[in-house]
Amino acid sequence: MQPIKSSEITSEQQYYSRRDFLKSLGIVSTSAMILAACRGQSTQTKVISTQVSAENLPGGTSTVESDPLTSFEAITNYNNYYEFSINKEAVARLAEDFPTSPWQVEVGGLVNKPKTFDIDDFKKFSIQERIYRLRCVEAWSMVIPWMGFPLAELLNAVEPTSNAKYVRFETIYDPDEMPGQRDPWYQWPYIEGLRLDEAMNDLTLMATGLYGKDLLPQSGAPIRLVVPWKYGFKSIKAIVKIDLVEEMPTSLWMAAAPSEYGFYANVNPEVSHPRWSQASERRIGESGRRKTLMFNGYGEEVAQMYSDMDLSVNF
Ligand SMILES: Nc1nc2c(c(=O)[nH]1)N[C@H]1C(S)=C(S)[C@@H](COP(=O)(O)O)O[C@H]1N2
Ligand SMILES: [Mo]
Repeated sequence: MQPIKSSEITSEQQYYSRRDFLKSLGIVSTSAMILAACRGQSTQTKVISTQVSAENLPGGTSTVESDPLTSFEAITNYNNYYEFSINKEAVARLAEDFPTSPWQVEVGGLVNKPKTFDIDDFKKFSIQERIYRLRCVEAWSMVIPWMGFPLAELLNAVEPTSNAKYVRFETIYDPDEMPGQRDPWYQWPYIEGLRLDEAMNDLTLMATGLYGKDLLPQSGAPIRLVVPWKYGFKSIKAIVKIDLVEEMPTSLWMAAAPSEYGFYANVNPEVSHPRWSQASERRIGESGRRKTLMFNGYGEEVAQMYSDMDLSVNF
């Protein structure tokens, strides 16, 4: 197996110069426009500035200038994906030949219109770019330019019933292709969950690409969740099943280590992991550490969902 050839990837330089070009044309949602242009259809474009949510944050540290994008190279070669390896640098190579097509996502449970989606069905949703910080519970972080669509669009399409309270996500179970799933230490497949209001929040993204290209296997191809105000483990990869449910789902990490990983897992610099502080983080590609921000800097968009919750005990 070969490492990814640099000729096959979008360099940051190409990415930025394409963005500048499109910006000069007044186009912001880059890849959606390109995709639409290729297919000769029009698409709605939407200006996304979620990276800069933060003039009022302590320290005001969240601007594009102070939060540069992590390189494509780092995003795709430093991965947490236990289905392949617990060694972050080994995932890309081990996942290289993972088959991501054909692929279906079955959406059901407490909904009026259950539906099994093919990957192409998702192109009908408003694919847009979202630049988000990703903060792993292990105290490192990246800034990633995702392509995707709001989970809310998918949920609205299946019409949750009034007794639906949570959304449960399931990764593919394929131990022949995913050597890590032969490790009996974990209860496979990987499971995650959100409360319905969290799932409907506009920040919650179903990602299908990054840096304007389809996701590579190591990043969770062909489709993964991105929940930027929560620790990275909530952002489940390679999703094949989504169920609307009444009871709080038990995630793989809650089952594996309930005293260390909770359901909410909101980024919170004031609540330490039992084995390390969460007050600061290592930004991949930088030396030194950054202060971790409450809700990873997205409090303006999400804090009201937790107004009646004691955040020092709800981990
Ligand atoms: N199915 C699955 N999803 C997963 C994981 C995993 O091991 N398996 N790891 C999680 C963790 S701990 C993090 S930090 C992010 C990492 O995403 P990245 O490798 O794209 O940066 O994916 C999350 N999603
Ligand atoms: Mo993580």
